Amino acid sequence: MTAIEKHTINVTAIRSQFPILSRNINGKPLVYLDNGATTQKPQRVIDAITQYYANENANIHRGVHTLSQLGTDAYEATREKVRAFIGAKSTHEIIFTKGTTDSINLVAATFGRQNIQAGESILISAMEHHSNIVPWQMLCEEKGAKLNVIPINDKGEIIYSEYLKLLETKPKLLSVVYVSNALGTINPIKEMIADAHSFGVPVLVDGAQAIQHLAVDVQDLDADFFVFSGHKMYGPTGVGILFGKEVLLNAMPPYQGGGDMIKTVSFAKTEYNDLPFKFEAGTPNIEACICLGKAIDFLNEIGLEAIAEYEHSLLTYATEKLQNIEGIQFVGTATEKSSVISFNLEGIHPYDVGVILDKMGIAVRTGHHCTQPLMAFFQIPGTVRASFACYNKFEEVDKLVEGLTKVKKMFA
Ligand code: C6P
Repeated sequence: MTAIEKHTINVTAIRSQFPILSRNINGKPLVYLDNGATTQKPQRVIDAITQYYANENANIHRGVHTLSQLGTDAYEATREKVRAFIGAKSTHEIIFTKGTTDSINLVAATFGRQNIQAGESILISAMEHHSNIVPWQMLCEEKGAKLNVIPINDKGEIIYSEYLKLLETKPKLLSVVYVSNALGTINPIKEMIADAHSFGVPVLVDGAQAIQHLAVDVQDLDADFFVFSGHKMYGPTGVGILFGKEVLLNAMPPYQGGGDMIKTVSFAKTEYNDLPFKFEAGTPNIEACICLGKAIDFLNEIGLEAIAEYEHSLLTYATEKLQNIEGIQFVGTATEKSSVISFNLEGIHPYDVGVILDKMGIAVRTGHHCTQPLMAFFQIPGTVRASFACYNKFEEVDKLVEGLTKVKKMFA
């Protein structure tokens, strides 16, 4: 049975939920292969935004009037949906943030400032996104601490023996990506967490590229912190999640001060609110938080196992087809990979490839993918990246291959 015949999900039915997928770009049907940057949104998410402003708009946690209570209920119902989606113990452990970047900065500014002192270290990996590098660098600068980096091999996999050696130096935190946005590598996160814990090291998992592709259970993983963005999982921009174990969140000071994160305020003293509100100062992005719940409904209806299986067959198919293009150089060839293919065409700048593909209606990302140290490791300025979602078709892979063949001819 071929990869095309084997898949179990109804891609036509899924695609019909995404209005943008039937539009043309530069006179050609859109082939959207930039899902690592952001996914498209199903109609139910788009409708929920309009519905919220047309019928339910009010501030939450503040009013006794009906609209405010409706909004509060919907907001808190989404928190429960997120809790169930990632298998957290309690809604106290689910903090709404602006996104992955905001979540990591929150942990750095609170847990980090509280627990990391001069001369101590934080451990990350060589394949991190800038948002899992820079906040830790800023903290290290402030504290006089050190940032250590787990090296990777030429396939783009963590060198596990080196990781274990670095754990022996007893870092105060391991902050590591689950799925690399630039390479697609799936790190052995459960094993990494277990090993970190055996050295008493807490772990933050950057799940920005995992949450939409793999079933996540934070209790099974035993993650201390797990962060992700709504917009990469078919939800709106401007909302993300910080999961943290309750015991850790309780011990952390608040991030920002303001409304909602307090119990009482006097000029002499402020008493902070309980979890999760302690970390949610000010009016949040209410409609985005509520609409994230609709995106979770969408994912639950298809099922993460079915999505993972289908996307894996897309990845296998695309890898087989692309490797027939002469002069293609794959960047990131890990044994365990998510549905991301990064590559370069010999002698052609990735930017040129991206611009020409766009003329054919094909959207890919080009450049360093906010992973400059990783690009430096591979000694390249960047790559062309095709990243797939559950609505992509095998025919779209064929169009990418045709497009790249044309690019090659133009540069021949
Ligand atoms: N990666 C990409 O095209 P925000 O911007 O906060 O939603 O997500 C940041 C982030 C953090 N970690 C990983 C692994 C990510 O992939 C991203 C976002 C996008 O690859 C935009 S650079």
